[in-house]
Amino acid sequence: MKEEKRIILHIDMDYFFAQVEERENPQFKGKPIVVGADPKGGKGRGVVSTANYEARKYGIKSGMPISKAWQLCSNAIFLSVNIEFYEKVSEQIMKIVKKYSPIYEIVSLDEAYLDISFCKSWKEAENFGKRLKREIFEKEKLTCTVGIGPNKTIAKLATEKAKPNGLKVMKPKEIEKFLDPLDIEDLPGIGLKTAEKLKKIGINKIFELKKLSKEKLKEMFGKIGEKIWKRARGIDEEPVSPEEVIKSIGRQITFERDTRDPKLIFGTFDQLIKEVYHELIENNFSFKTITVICRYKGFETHTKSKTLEKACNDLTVLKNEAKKLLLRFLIESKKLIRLIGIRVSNLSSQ
Ligand code: DCP
Ligand code: CA
Ligand code: CA
Repeated sequence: MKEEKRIILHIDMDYFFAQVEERENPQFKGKPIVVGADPKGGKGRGVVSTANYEARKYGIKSGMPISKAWQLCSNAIFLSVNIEFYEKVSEQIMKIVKKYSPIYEIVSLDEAYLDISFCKSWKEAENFGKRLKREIFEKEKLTCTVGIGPNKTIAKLATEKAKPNGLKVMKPKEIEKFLDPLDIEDLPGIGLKTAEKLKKIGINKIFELKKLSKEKLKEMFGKIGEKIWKRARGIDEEPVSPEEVIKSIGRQITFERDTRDPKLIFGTFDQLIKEVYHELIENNFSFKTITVICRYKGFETHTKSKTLEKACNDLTVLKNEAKKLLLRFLIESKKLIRLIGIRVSNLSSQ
C-alpha cells in the first residue's frame, strides 16, 4: 500500500494551569506562580502540578514535591489546583480546535491533534496553524504552541521544540537531522521501560538506535520492535482518531525523584483522587472498580483493583478504598516509588 502524504498538527497550551491563573489574576503577571498542593510554609504534602516560566527559572517543575518548590522560591505565588475551572477553559479551547478539522483527537486538557492533510502545502499548513493560534489568543487570551509534521510523533516533537508560544513546521527532509541527536526517551511512543532496556546495551541516542536491525528489535521487544524501528526513522502511521466513549477516568503523576516519603505519596494521592472525583461528578458517572497504579524505581509497574458490590459515586468510599490499595503497595515492597495513579472504571450513568 502506498503511504498517503499526511499533514498532522499538534497543539499544546503553554504552562496551562498557571497560564489560566495568570489570565484570571492579572496582578500576578510577571511573578513566579506555582499551581499545586498547599505548601504550608514548606511543610506541605503533595506536588507541583505546574509552574509558569518565571517560576521555572528557579528550577520549579511539574511533579516536584511542593515543599521543594517552597525551598527554591518561597516568594512565589502558590495556588491550589482549580481543576473544574481548567476543565471549562479546556472545553472552550477544544471548541475552537475542533472547528479546524473534522478529524481531531483530544489527548488531554491542554493537548490535541488535527489531521489537516487537506492543506495543499507546508506553507498553507503553517498559515493554518497561525490562524488557530491567533483565534485561541483572541478568544481565550491564552498562548499555545503548535507543531506540524507528516505524523503525530513528528508534530509533537515539533511542538516540544517550539515551546513556548511558538509554531514549528517539520518537513520530511528535516526529520533525520532533527531526530538523530535526540535521546531515545525523547521519542514519543518509546516507553520508559523500553528505553531502560536499550540503555543497558549502550544505546542512548536515536542515531545509535538506528544501528539495530528491525529483526534485532523484534527479537528484543516483540511486536513493538518494528514500531520502534520505524519511529527512529520518523515513521509513524498512527491515525488521528476521535475520542472514544469514556470507559474509565484516571490520573497519574510521576514524582520528580523516586520517593518513599509517605507524606508526599499520600498527599499527592489525595490530589489525584480529588481530580478523578471531580471529573466523575462532572460526567454524572458512578463507578464500580477502583484501580491503583504503582511504578517502582526501575519501571516495574503493578496495579491493584477493588470492585465494589454496587456502583457508587461517593468520595469517602473512593478515598478509603483507594488508600487501602495504595497502602498494600507500601507494605509489600520497600522499593522507591516513581509513579502513582488512580483509575475508576466499570462506569455507569446515574
Ligand atoms: N499537570 C499536572 N501534573 C503533572 C504534569 C502536568 O497536574 N505532573 C497538569 C498541569 C499542566 C497541565 O497538566 O498545566 C498540562 O501539562 P503539560 O505537560 O502540557 O505542561 P504545561 O502546560 O504546564 O507546560 P508546558 O508549557 O511545558 O506545556
Ligand atoms: Ca502544555
Ligand atoms: Ca500537555
